[in-house]
Amino acid sequence: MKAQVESLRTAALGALAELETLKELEEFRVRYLGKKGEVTALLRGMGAVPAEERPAMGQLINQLRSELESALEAKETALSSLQKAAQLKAETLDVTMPGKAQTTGGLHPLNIVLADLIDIFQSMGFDVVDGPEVETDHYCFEALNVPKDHPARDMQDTFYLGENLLLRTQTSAAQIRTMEQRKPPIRIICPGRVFRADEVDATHSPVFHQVEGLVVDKNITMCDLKGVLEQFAHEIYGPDTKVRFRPSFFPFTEPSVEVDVSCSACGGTGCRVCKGNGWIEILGAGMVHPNVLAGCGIDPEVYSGFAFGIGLDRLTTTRYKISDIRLLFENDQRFLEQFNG
Ligand code: 2NL
Repeated sequence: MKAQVESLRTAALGALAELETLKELEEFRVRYLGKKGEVTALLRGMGAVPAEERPAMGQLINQLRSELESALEAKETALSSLQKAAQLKAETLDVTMPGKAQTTGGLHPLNIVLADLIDIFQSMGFDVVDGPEVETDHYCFEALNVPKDHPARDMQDTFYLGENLLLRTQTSAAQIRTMEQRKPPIRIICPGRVFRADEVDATHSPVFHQVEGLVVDKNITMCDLKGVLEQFAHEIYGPDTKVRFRPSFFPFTEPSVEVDVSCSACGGTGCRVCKGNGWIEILGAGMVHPNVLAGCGIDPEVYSGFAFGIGLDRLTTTRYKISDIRLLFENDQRFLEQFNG
């Protein structure tokens, strides 16, 4: 029995020395010192020891127990401090490292220009209205007096989603909805995304942005159109900018005009930006066609109006000298960052 105690001591102390983790240490405790452990098993085996040897044997086993207990405690202390040291090393914080810079977002250039446009037109009493991007043939073409065989209606130019559903090609659709819902006086602008089945290049994107405007009231004339659009051009391009109105054609306006401003790059003498002619086209406009008013339940004998359509993308690319419209849609942060502040 004595030899048994001795070999258990050697085995246990040997095993203890090998332990590397606190988990293993707990397994060790259970294995040797637990209720069903090997030291307890020795005590149970005392029955077989002759009565006169029992006290000495019992003392020996208890001595082994307390010896193992203190060895285990010492090992526990050693392992915990090792573990702590490893953890501290792994979690070292180098306070001299440079911090991560907090970057703040900014407005997209299109939205910077749009905010200016909204400011200008709101100060002249216009409301901003919104409408769906998926439209019906009626709101996009029919109500705008666009004939059935007009090229704009062609599958090649318009994204159709079905027989009657399409992606709007201009935001006038939202203006028609407003005319159906509100009585004159109406003074609105409709900014938004529009879609055309264009080939992509530096100046064309199948998705682009438009700001359309509409004024309907009694006695609205071409003079109101000229006054509002001249004011707009002067606010955007500066008070010395010259504005000219050229006759044009749209199915939804009569008469129709295109509006040019004197080139801000060369002051009108001719350069690369204005392709040498000194003028830059900025929008199309006209007096709302009587058919359009009548179709919305507004009597063209009583009311008249003017409307205009501004290409927001071109306004933005010319203002910031952006050479390619695609940059507006790629959302490359290196591009967008340049418009902050
Ligand atoms: C352009 C031409 C234009 C309109 C849009 C319009 C809207 C209604 C009634 C009549 Cl509800 N007209 N919009 C009128 C003339 C021109 O846009 O070249 N845009 C870039």
